[in-house]
Amino acid sequence: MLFSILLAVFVSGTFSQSTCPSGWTLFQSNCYRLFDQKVYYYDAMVGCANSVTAHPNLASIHSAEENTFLQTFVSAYDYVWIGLHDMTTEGTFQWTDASPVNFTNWAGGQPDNLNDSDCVFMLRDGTWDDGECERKFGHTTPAKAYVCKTRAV
Ligand SMILES: *[C@@H]1O[C@H](CO)[C@@H](O)[C@H](O)[C@H]1NC(C)=O
Ligand SMILES: *[C@@H]1O[C@H](CO)[C@@H](O)[C@H](O)[C@H]1NC(C)=O
Ligand SMILES: [Ca+2]
Ligand SMILES: [Ca+2]
Repeated sequence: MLFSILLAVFVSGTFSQSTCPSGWTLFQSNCYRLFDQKVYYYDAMVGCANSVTAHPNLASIHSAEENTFLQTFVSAYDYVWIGLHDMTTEGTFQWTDASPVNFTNWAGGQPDNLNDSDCVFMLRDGTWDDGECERKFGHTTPAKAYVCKTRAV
């Protein structure tokens, strides 16, 4: 029994293919971290890239399971930036990590491009909305917490 436990610890420690940087949370084969400082979208992108040497991106989402995981993971906040945007071409959304857009979970009536919104955030219920990427004169600040993602190694 003791030997089995020791062996299991040895094997998982030696051959694990699912290691995350300290402070990051593993889900399937990726690592996630929530940053609670509220910032504009560009600063969220930079914040992810500068967080660890792997240069993570804002989180991309490719399945309902991953979306549900993230909804719970970021549930301390009403609005959290994710990696989707249509800054390059209006109406054509892309992930900052260049992965394919093969899953979406828009809130009802979204994306609406209100006031030329190009940056996407997750709501508390796990649905997505496009919002202004940075503050425009006379508007309320769109600064939000953000969630980053990097592959486990
Ligand atoms: C979407 O693309 C990602 C990244 O290439 C891939 O891992 C995932 O399996 C794809 N999901 C679907 C539903 O096609
Ligand atoms: C949209 O623009 C209008 C007019 O400038 C402004 O009053 C309103 O607050 C903006 N909406 C949001 C969600 O920022
Ligand atoms: Ca837009
Ligand atoms: Ca919107």
